[in-house]
Amino acid sequence: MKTFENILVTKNYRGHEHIALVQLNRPKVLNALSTDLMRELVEALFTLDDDKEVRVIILTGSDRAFAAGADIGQMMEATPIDQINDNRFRTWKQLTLITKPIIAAVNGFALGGGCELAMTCDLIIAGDKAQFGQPEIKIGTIPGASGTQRLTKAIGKSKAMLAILTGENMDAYEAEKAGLVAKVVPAETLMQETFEIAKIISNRAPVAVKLAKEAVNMAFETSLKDGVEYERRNFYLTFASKDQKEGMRAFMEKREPKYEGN
Ligand code: CO8
Repeated sequence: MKTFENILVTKNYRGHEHIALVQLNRPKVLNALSTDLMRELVEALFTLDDDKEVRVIILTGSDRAFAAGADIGQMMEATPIDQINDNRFRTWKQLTLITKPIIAAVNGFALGGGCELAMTCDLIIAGDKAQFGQPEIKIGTIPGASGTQRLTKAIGKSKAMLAILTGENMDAYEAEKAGLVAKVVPAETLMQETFEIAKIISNRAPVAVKLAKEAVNMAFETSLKDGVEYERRNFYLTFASKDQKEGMRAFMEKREPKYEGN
C-alpha cells in the first residue's frame, strides 16, 4: 500500500489479516476534508476494496476530531463554477461504490462534511465525547455532501431540521438515541471496541456481508416493494456461494464455519 500525505493506512490492523484501518491525518486543522484528502481517501478505499485479504475497513480520525468538515479555507472564495470544475463532489459519490463494510469510529468532532463522511460509512461507533452536527448554517451555507438527506433519513425530519437549521451539535448519547450512532463507548476504548465489532463482521461470510450491505443501502434508494424484491435477489445469490453451503453445513454439524469468500 502506498503512503499518503493526508491519511494513514494500516493493513493487518492489530494483527488481524482481514481488518484495515484508515486514519484521517490533518491534525492541525482537525482533519478538515480538503480536496486532496478526499482524493487520497477514495484511492485508499478502492485499493482496500480490491484487496482480497481485507474484509472490513475502519475509518477514524484523532481523539480531538473525526473531521471538522470541509476545508473552509479552501472553500471560502470558491465560485460555483470552481466547485463544478474541481469535480469536488466526485469523490463523495465514489465513496458509495465501496462494497466492503466501513465502520466509522468517531472521537471528537464530526461536523459538516465530517458528519456527512461518518454517515456515508455503513455504521458509526462513537466515543462518549464525540460531537455530531451540521454547522454549515452558521457560516452562511448548507450541507452539501448529503447531510440534508442522510441525516433526515437517519434521525427523522424534526430532529434533522433542529440540527441543520440551528447548526448546534448533538452529543454522542443524543446521536445514539436518535439512531445516528449504533453504539456509544468510552472514548478511551473506542478503537478496541470498534475492532471487536470489525472482528465479528470479518468472521462472517464475506460475499453475504457485501450483499447484505448492498440490500440495506437499497432501503434508502427505493420503495419497500422494490427493496424487498432486491433483497430476495441477493438472498438467492448467496445460495450460489460455497460459503452459504459451508455456513449451513457447519451449523448442522455443530462446528464453526470456515469462510473463504467465494
Ligand atoms: N476547515 C478548515 N480549518 C478548520 C476547520 C475546517 N472545517 N475546522 C477547524 N479548523 C482549524 C481552525 O481554523 C484552527 O486552525 P488554527 O489553529 O490555524 O487557527 C484549528 O483547526 C483548530 O480549530 P479551533 O481553534 O477552531 O478549535 P476549537 O476547539 O476552538 O473549535 C470547532 C473546534 C468547534 C470544531 C471549530 O474548529 C469549528 O467550528 N470548525 C468549523 C466547523 C464547521 O463549520 N464545519 C463545516 C464546514 S462546511 C462543510 O463541511 C460543508 C461540506 C460540504 C461538502 C464539501 C465538499 C467539498
